[in-house]
Amino acid sequence: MSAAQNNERLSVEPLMGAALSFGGRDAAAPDLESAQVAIIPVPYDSTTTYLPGTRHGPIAILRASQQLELFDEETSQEILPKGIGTLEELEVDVGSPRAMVDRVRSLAEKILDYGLFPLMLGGEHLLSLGMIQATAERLDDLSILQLDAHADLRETYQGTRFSNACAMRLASGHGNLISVGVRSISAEEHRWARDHRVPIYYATDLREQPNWQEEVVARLGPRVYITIDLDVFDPAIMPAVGTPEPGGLGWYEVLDLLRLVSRDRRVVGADIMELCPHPGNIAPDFFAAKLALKLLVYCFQQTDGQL
Ligand SMILES: [Mn+2]
Repeated sequence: MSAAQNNERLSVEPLMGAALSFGGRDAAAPDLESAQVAIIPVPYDSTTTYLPGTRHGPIAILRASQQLELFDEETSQEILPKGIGTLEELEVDVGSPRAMVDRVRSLAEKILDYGLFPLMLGGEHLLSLGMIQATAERLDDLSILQLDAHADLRETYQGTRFSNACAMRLASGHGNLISVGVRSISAEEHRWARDHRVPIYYATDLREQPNWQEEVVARLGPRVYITIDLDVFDPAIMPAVGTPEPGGLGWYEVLDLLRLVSRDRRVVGADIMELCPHPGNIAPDFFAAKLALKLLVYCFQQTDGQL
């Protein structure tokens, strides 16, 4: 298939109307024009280095999201039904991880050109690169806020640059990267981050810093893309990830960060990645779905009071 034909298949309209829409029927936008948010489910895990299965993440999040209340008690906001457009799962390109990143970028460009807020659900973390590329092409001076247990700053991994382990190294070429919650990093990555002045807020340091969220937000420029690898959370509360790391952040401290970023900066896109569902334990699916909902509530409460 030629590149042109490939792109043809990525027109956004036919992708609207997923069998499972985020938040259920009451939250779904009737069409793309009336939507404010595009949920992009991408069921892909190819370069995951340990436990595969994040390809099942997006559908598990959508399923769980159908059970969520569409009223947010924290902000006293009703989530209006018009807001959320859920796209069908993005078709996987089995050619190469790089081709899949290009496919995500191409779709994200269309979403942004429609004036929609893109929220990708993954799927492996490498895909965030496509979203960040599309966003950076349209907006100067983009800040990238990475929440992750792993630095993902390797130059190459297992013979390729297009790997989860290198995703944020590649992304850093498109904006100012700030990493939060890291507790797994190689000596080479550590050196590279220092030499290139990439601020990393290690999980172990955050324990002793009561208002770390304010410091992180102060480092961000006016426009922020947020990429969340779910392994940033303590695996005690989020065990369903491919490469869990002990320690990590808590639910409320991450919400504090997201609330503050959305209040003081313009969040221009986001992703929630690496859910690797555990059959028989649905709590992580609900965790990820609720995180997506809270992120949307925070991002949109400033504009008109409702989604
Ligand atoms: Mn990670």
